Amino acid sequence: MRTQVAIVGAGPAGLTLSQLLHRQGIESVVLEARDRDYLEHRVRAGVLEHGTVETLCEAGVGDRLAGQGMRHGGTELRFDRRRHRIDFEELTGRGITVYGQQEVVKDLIAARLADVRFEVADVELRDLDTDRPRIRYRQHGEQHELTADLVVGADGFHGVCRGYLPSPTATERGYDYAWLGILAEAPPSSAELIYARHDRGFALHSMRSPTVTRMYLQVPAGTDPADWPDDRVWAELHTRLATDDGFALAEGPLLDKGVTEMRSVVISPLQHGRLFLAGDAAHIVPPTGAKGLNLAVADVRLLSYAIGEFYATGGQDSLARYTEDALRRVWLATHFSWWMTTMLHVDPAAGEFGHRLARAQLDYATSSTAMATALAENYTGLPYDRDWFYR
Ligand code: RFL
Ligand code: PHB
Repeated sequence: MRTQVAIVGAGPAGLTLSQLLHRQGIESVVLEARDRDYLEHRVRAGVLEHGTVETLCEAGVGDRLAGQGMRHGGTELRFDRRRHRIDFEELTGRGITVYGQQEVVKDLIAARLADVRFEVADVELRDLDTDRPRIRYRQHGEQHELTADLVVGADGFHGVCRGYLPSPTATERGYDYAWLGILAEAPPSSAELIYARHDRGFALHSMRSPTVTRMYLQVPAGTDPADWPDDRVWAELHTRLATDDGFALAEGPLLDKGVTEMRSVVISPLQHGRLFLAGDAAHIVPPTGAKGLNLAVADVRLLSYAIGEFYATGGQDSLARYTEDALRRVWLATHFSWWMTTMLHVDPAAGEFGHRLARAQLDYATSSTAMATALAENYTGLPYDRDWFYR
């Protein structure tokens, strides 16, 4: 079997790339370990930057997103039992859209169905330093080989493609805390997201629809969700989200509960011969800045232009610049995610000094228009314009 671009992983990165290439008349095949149903029901991200929405709409997969996505013009920072709104629209002229990652994936799978191979196993990359790289894999017990011009590793943080870089560096930091995430059948208790810092730890109120609320609680790293029966989850959410003006949190049956560990990792370089890494395969951030999925889309935007140039002119300049161009944005998002994370979480190891610094950041972000604008600009998404990044 032969294609132009072989993509490993049908997450947001791999599927969006396949769709962006398709719109340029470039063929791709996407190899995915899981089945379609699993991908369409995996509960993960929810916040789409302004530019992510534009990219998906321009790629022709924005119909349901435009109809069902919830547009938010701001967000709330909550601490000391008080609410402080950061007005994204006023500060940057842009907003964000709340639309579940699994809905994005559903829309993309519907568009790319003919080119996705589900339930593949034992993916092995070959001849990456030639102009005819190959992928060997098994599907439903049968061995296959796919030859391509280019291979993109979009197989997430636990994927295999990264292992084919001969000598990558991984720059990382871990956190001693994690997020317990829940999905509740309850109407959201706020029109916008609430990021709350409380002495007992961070809490986040988000949503998926007018009838489904998504919330997170800071818990120690290594927490077993079984230690958090529903009553304990609700009691803690009520405590951490309480305000002096009587915030009321609507409850409902829990539909999902899980723990996400927090880590920041950036791999470099992102290219080896004809292999390119994108999305979580190349970098992960803690979820507090809502940047993971958005970075995955930004990576494949860059790749789709570079691959378009490669087929239009044979030129490889943009492909050769991919690591540098992508990592510029990745490091800015890594900084923003670290900043939001340390400002909003309680880190016992950071002691009183760390606590005071975090509080000072919150005071500054809610008092200074300059700092609030920086938060809003990062949260709604930095420009894609290459000139902006190299000013
Ligand atoms: P994915 O989504 O992990 O997709 C990779 C795909 O590759 C497949 N795969 C393989 N296929 C073939 N062969 C192999 N050997 C393979 N190994 C793996 C996997 O099955 C999978 O389908 O990576 P991608 O596409 O790079 O997308 C990244 C995003 O999924 C991720 O960054 C976000 O979910 C992170 N994230 C958030 N990002 C945001 O932008 N906004 C948010 O609000 C946000 N909230 C979150 C999050 C992630 C969370 N969790 C659970 C990690 C909230 C949470 C709780
Ligand atoms: C979500 O809705 O799942 C969500 C929102 C904001 C974040 C992380 C996750 O920072």
